[in-house]
Amino acid sequence: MPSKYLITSALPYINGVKHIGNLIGSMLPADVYARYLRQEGSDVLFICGTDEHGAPAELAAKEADEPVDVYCKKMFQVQRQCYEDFCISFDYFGRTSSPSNHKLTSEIFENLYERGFIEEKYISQYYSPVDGRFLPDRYVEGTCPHCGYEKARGDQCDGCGRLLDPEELIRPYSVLSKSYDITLEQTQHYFLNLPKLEGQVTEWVNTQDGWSDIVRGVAQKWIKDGLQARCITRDLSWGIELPVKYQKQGARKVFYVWFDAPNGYISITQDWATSVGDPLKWKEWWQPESFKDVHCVQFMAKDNLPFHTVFWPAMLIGAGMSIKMPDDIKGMSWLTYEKGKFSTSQKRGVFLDEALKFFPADYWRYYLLANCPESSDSDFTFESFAATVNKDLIGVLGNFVNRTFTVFRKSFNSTVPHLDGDDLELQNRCESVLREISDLLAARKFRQATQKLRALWVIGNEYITEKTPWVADLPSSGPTIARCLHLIRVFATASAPFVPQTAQRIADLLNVPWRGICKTPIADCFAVSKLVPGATLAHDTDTVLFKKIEDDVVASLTQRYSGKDSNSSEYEI
Ligand code: B3M
Ligand code: ZN
Repeated sequence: MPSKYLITSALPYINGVKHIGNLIGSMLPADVYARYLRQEGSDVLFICGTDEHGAPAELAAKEADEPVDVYCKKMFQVQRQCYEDFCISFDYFGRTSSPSNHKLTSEIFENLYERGFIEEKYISQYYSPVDGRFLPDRYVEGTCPHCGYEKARGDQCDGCGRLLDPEELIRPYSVLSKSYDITLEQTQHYFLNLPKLEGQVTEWVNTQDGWSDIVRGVAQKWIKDGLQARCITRDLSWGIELPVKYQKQGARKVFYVWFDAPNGYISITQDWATSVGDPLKWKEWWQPESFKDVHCVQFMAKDNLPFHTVFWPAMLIGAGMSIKMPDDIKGMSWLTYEKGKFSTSQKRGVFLDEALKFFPADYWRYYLLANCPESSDSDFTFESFAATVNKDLIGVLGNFVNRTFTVFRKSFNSTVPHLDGDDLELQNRCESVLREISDLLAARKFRQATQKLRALWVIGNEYITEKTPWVADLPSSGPTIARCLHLIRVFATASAPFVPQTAQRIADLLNVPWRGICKTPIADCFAVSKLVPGATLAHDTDTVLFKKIEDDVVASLTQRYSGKDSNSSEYEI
């Protein structure tokens, strides 16, 4: 059993505020897993950060009419705040543009070069005299030769989905200046010689016993299709520059964004180590004494799987720097919005900087986890969101807590009554579900774990309904209320990884220190959660944990985020 868990979530591109689909696509499941492991007593390091190079950064900065570095610094802070507001408990949220990643990426490149895994080739690329630069794939658009879509990109057509080479485009033009005066010219680039690494990569892929069939399938398909040498440099002004001795005459070369971004997991860990005052501490996680001491699990959306199962491992294997390889990958499917795609430009879907203006983080966290797109896509609608919040959070957990506290305050003046022995039937029911929740979280099955969490809450409601402490004579209702308070603490402990703000509120209501919740293993928590008889709890704090979502709000928000003319929404922030 490893003693340390290194958890990473795919590094979100710097451009724009992310949406709830991005949240459930990697960060939120990773957060639940990290919280669970910390609660079990494991030593956890949870790493993420912004992916700041490549076309997304440059084009977004241009649109914002800001220098790229200024834009990236601003958006890094905006994104970091969003994840903090959603209680994503990163140990460090860093940047791929940090000096540590420049250094590490150059070292990895030089090791690959010295060990013979880098090739130099000439490729034809469009040059734009108007822009005074070469145009990488995503800087060229034109008409697709297959379907006639007029805004097909140099690497892919959004009209028919086909992968393209820029020279296939009809009437190509520069995305930057819209100039059609562009010509194909030869430019020299470096390639990662994946074919030469195929044997070692295949051997490594075949030893990944923990991978799911989906993850393994992606890797094996890429290998079966035959690994091709991959261009790892670009003629861009923004990115990690190649070491001088590898620069070629003419355009300034930077590394292809996917050649630097995954190294960010390590370089951000280096930045974390520096931030805690021990610059070499990163080695405990990426170059441990024994690789088995650390278990590294990576969370990401499924389209990131190829780079994480073949491309980056090939880089690490080829560089030969004794860096620990990740042990497991959780690849998520998609969250769709009203059966379609999220779209920043069309304001279609809910983005993180607005979501919390309407509902607290736990409403979103619970709904997204209950509908986690693990083995298949899930769809978001405000109607289903409201139904789940009203039925589960309000109707089950909130209802039980409120009913308990109403009797507790009215009949027992907020003083914890004495128990009359143990209710073993109740204990067995709860402990059986608690073990299931713990096992499902250990197995990273979030949707099922959330369903079991709800089932645990139902036990409380069924218990209080059966015992009716509000009508029975006082002697029998005392032990009932004592047990309900005990259950509420158990529920807070089990809920902590999923809805941490709610768990914290319950801890405050019970006057239990947060460590007494978030550091108590879920499977064993029943036996250690009894409240002390005679203890007096706060009498005036609000015990209504959640607010019902009304139909008019559902209608208004559905309209607001439909991506159509959304000005008519009267539900103002
Ligand atoms: N930024 C793709 C994405 O945001 C990319 C992930 C990098 S993880 C090293 O979906
Ligand atoms: Zn097309």
